Amino acid sequence: MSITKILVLGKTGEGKSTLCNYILKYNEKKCKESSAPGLCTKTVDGFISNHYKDIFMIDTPGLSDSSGEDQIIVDRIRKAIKDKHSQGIRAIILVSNINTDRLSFDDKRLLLIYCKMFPIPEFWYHVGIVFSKSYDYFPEEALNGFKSTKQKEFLHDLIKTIENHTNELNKTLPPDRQIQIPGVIQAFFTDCGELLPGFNHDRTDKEIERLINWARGNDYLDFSRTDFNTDMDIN
Ligand SMILES: Nc1nc2c(ncn2[C@@H]2O[C@H](COP(=O)(O)OP(=O)(O)OP(=O)(O)O)[C@@H](O)[C@H]2O)c(=O)[nH]1
Ligand SMILES: [Mg+2]
Repeated sequence: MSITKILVLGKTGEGKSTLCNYILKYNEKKCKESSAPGLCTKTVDGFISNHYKDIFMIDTPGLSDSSGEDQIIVDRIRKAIKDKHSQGIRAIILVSNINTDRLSFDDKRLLLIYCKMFPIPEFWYHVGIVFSKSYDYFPEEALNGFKSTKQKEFLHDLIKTIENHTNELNKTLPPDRQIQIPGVIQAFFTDCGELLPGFNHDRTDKEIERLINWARGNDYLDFSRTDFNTDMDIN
């Protein structure tokens, strides 16, 4: 059985560790979660799922405008990938809270960082978005409304933003290393929080199955290549 590694990235507090724990399905939580302000996860940690035996989740510290630690975190994530996960990553998940309306200035800043962090031509074809906190108690119609707004506005803006960033980067890259941007980015809507009385995680479980099947179907990204191995300044 080939292992599918999923790298989870995003802003602090959006639900990266909670998503990892949900997929890992151990009795005790492997990844620390917290609702307290400030960065919770400090290190890059990977675990094989106790349920999906071929799925390996890589949780990362969140980026944050206000922490002043983004460069350290970016270096830490890149080092962990180079040292431990240069082979085996099939999917990258960006976690974003569904309850924030638009792509913020900080989201755009983060997308630029990811573009610089991963100057790999096919990188963005391996990226999906998890809209966390798509609460179980949202009625179906409300969730459908969210989904359509996210597709029409958020994901549209996100692709445009990556396009703008990569157009700049591509000017500095030779033809065979030009970054490619997909027309569509996969989106998944999950509530991985504690179950409230009277609700179930059926909707989330279907989305997680879809996410995992999508990840399994991807090729491996090769992070041992030289274009990933140069130092990177986020500014
Ligand atoms: N109900 C619900 N709560 C969530 C969900 N995702 C995250 N949370 C809550 O949001 C808070 C932050 O979640 P974390 O998983 O620690 O966030 P993180 O992205 O790992 O944060 P950092 O480690 O600081 O980068 C915790 O209190 C979680 O319980 C979700 O899908 N549903
Ligand atoms: Mg975390």
